[in-house]
Formats: sequence, structure tokens, C-alpha cells
Amino acid sequence: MTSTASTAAPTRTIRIGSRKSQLALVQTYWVRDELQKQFPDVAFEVHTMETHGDKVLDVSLSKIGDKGLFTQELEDSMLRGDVDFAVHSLKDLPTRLPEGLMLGCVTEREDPADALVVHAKHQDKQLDTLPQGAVVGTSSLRRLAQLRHHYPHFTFKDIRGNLNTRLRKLDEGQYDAIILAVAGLERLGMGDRVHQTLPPEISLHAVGQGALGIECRAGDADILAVLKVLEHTPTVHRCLAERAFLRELEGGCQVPIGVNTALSGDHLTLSGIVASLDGQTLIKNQIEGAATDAERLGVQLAQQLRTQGAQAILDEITATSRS
Ligand code: DPM
Repeated sequence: MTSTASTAAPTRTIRIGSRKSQLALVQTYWVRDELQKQFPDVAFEVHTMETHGDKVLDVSLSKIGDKGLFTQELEDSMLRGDVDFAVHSLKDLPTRLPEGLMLGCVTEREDPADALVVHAKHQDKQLDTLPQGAVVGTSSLRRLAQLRHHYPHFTFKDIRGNLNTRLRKLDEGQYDAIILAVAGLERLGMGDRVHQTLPPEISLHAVGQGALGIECRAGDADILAVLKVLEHTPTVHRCLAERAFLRELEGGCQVPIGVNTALSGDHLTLSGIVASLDGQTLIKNQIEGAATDAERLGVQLAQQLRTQGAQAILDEITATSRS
């Protein structure tokens, strides 16, 4: 007699690497549960590890450099064969991956926008009505530069820590408002803290924001076949265009570069911005074309922004962050 799938011993084990933060674990368990439904015979194991970015909490992110800050330990583990794939927020995954690894899957994107989260005393306020000098917390150079441009009368202050820590600092009164990704709040069941969703005219989001990127060994056909079931093609087109744009500008994850994409049928529109840190200069443009040309569109838009003066801004930021 043959046994049923539910009682049979697992035919194989797949090991998933994850950071230990609450958001990382929620994302990893979501991926595991979705895969488990489709592959009931596979035993999925989650292996957690700390990355360099999790350990250095006191230094501003933009100062410690970014190449693989939240990914390197996971990548080493995949290359050693200790784990088979790793789940990341796509926006934390560098656009150039180490030799031997690849972006194996991009999942359906949630709302990629940034959100304003306010202290209780500002419940009746929006960005346009927050008072002169309001203390706004962010350590994203992208958010800082764009908001400074539109709201030069705010006082911007660095903020570090995981989402709960940041919300606590806000609620304690250390800030009047903070800026966070809508997607992160929603995944942690705190979507009710989104007070105002920032429109693209105010803040273009980070490359890959709202999507999960699953990294695996290049050409690992067995694992790729498993991951394929979670792939969301429209999100792939949008995010490949965004990532090509960022890669071409040679920006790491901590640069004042923002994007927005829209897909209508197979027609893709990509908007991009490079902003100076003081918010004085915003270099913006838009390109459209076939979704199947996503990466080429991203590269072209980057080249356009460069001819408009984006490179000078990026060079200056690189020079100051090294000094
Ligand atoms: C990256 C940035 C931030 C994270 C820079 C940026 C925000 C840093 C900060 C690349 N990664 O967006 O310009 O505000 O201090 C991060 C978040 C999420 C993934 C949290 C957030 C959740 C959203 C998602 C941190 N990484 O952006 O508020 O999965 O897309």
C-alpha cells in the first residue's frame, strides 16, 4: 500500500536562510508556508543568522557602506551549501550579487509607497500641515532628500532600529513623525499606523520596495523550479527595470535614488530621481516601453539622468561618505 502525502516521510529537505529580525522572519515564514502548500512532501527548515547590518546599530546606515550589509552572512551560507536560498526585502538586496548566486524569484509586490507615521498629538495633521520645525525621523538619504526639497521647514533627525523600536521612539515623543515603508508596516500587522501614503510627486520609493527577492545558487535547477511557483511576472518586470536603473547609476542601497513604475498590459513606465542631500536639486525623468525590455529601459533612464547631471550628485555623496 502506498501512503498519502500527509503521512509520508519528507522526500527531501530544503533549508532557508533568514535574518532574525521580526520583519525578516515574517517574510521568510510566509515564503515557507506558501511553498509548503505546493510541495507537501518537502521538509522546509528555517536557519536564522545575524548579519553585519543587524550588529551595528549605533552608526548611521549611510556611513557604514552598504554592499551586502544585510545579506553577506546569508550569501556565504548559501555558497557553502549550508542553506539553499535566502529571503530578503528586495530593496535590501544589492543590484550586483556575488559570483555563484542569483536572484531566483521575485514575489508579488505590496504597496511600494512610503508612509508618514505621526505622534498621537498630530493625528489631525498631514505633511502639508505639520508645524514649522516638526522633527521628522528617517535615516534614508532618499526620503531625507526628497522631503527636504518639499518641506524645508522640518527638522530631520536620524532614526535607527527595527520597526518596533522606531515606533516606540516616535510614541515617546522623540519625533513628531517618522517615514516608513507601507509594506513593512502591513506585513507586521501594523498597517493602521500608516497615517498618510506619500504620493510619487513627494517621494519616489526605493528600488524593489514592497517586493521580496529570493536569492539562491546560480543555476541550482531544483531550487529554481521550487521558487518559480512564487514568481509574479508583473512585479519581475517592474523590479528588473528599477534594479537595472540603480545598477547603471552604480548606487548602493543607501543613495538618494528613487523610482516609480506602472505597468499597463505589457507597457511599462519607469520614473526615476536622483536628489542632492540638501534637497536643492532633484534630477528626474521618465521612460516607457515594452515590459520585456525592462532592463534596457532602466539602463536608458539612468543614462538620461546622468546627462542631466546625476553623476555629479552621486560622486559628491560618495566622496563625503568616505571622509
Ligand atoms: C533600504 C532603505 C531602508 C531600508 C533605504 C531607503 C530604509 C532605511 C531607513 C535600502 N532598506 O528606503 O531609501 O528608513 O532608515 C527596510 C524596510 C523594509 C525593507 C523598512 C522601511 C520594509 C519594506 C520592504 C530598511 N528594508 O523602508 O521603512 O520590504 O520593501
